[in-house]
Amino acid sequence: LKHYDLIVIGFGGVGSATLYHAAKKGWTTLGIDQFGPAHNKGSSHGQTRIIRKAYFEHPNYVPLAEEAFERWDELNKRHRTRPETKPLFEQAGVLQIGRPESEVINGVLRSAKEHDLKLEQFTPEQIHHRLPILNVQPDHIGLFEPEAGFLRVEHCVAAHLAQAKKRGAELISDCTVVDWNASESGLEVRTENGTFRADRLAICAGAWSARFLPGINIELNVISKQQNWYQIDRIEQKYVNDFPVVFIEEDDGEQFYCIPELDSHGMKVCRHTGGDVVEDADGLDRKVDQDDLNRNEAFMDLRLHHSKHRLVHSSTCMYTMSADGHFIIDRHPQHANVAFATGLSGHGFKFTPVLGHRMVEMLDGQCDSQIDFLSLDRFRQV
Ligand code: PYC
Repeated sequence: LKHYDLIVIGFGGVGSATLYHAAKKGWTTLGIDQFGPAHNKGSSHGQTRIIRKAYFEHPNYVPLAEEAFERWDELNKRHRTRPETKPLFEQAGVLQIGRPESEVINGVLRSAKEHDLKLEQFTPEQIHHRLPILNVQPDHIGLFEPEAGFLRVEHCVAAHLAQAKKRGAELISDCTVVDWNASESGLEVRTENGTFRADRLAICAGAWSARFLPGINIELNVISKQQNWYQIDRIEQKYVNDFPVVFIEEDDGEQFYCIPELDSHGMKVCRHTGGDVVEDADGLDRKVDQDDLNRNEAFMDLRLHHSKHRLVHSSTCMYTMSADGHFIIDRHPQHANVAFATGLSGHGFKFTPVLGHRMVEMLDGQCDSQIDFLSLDRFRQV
């Protein structure tokens, strides 16, 4: 029976990147996924994901975000060998709006100051002049990050997998992992289609992570999130092609984001806050959540001036929330040859090439103080 250097459970965002970095290093790798490449059942689907550097969630993410931009660019160069292939990244710019003391604006300013990032600051009038459709509250400000934008999420996952396969990675789709165990002779991963063996294991199972981390006491709460696309009648063609990503924090703390229309699919408008608890990711209810949709559309009525919008498509995905909203990436406390990344908490996709790279480094015995703030240690009681 073949013995791999590494088995990866789950090949969505982090798993696909882990496979790529391991295969690039020359390791023999096997990826196992209960669905398949770039599927729409987990947390890495829905056409687009935001990528930005002036990170309101914490300044410690900024160096990782800078590295992520470089890693996506490197992947894009390998992936986009023909001009007709769509780029993985679109530099649309990201405009964040809210009261100066809001979580988003305060956090963006803090990260920009600590890391000397260039931002443009706009008044509501200046925003209105540039984007007449946006109705900005008089006491809000806008911070524009011109180098930021969005990623084509499924293309990113597929590109990591294609580049991993090119370097020998094997992928098994539609295969449910039952459990794994570590023994003297290595690791065994038991699936419904047989048992596989390896020296190392990477658990990248997204909303299903807890199932593969028994005995580790981490709090993870999966919530469902609705992604929506709208045709908007007042967006003139010139704005369709020149619309940034917009992220708004309302005074009640609710956060919404709009991602420009791509491939005639409509503008993506979603509520980042809220979401229903998912008890069992296998049983996720994928029907449109009317309450969430109503809040989303009330936001659009308020913030997208005098425009009519028509819902053209919705898709449900999941956020796996850690207790503090920050990712968890670490080695297994009892098994140094097992690593995991989980709790991406709804803002992790942009970092997946960095997380994949660090998973492989950890499994190769290396340490990196840049990601210490994301380790399990922060939950340990002193
Ligand atoms: O990470 O920028 C982000 C994001 C916004 C909404 C979902 N993720």
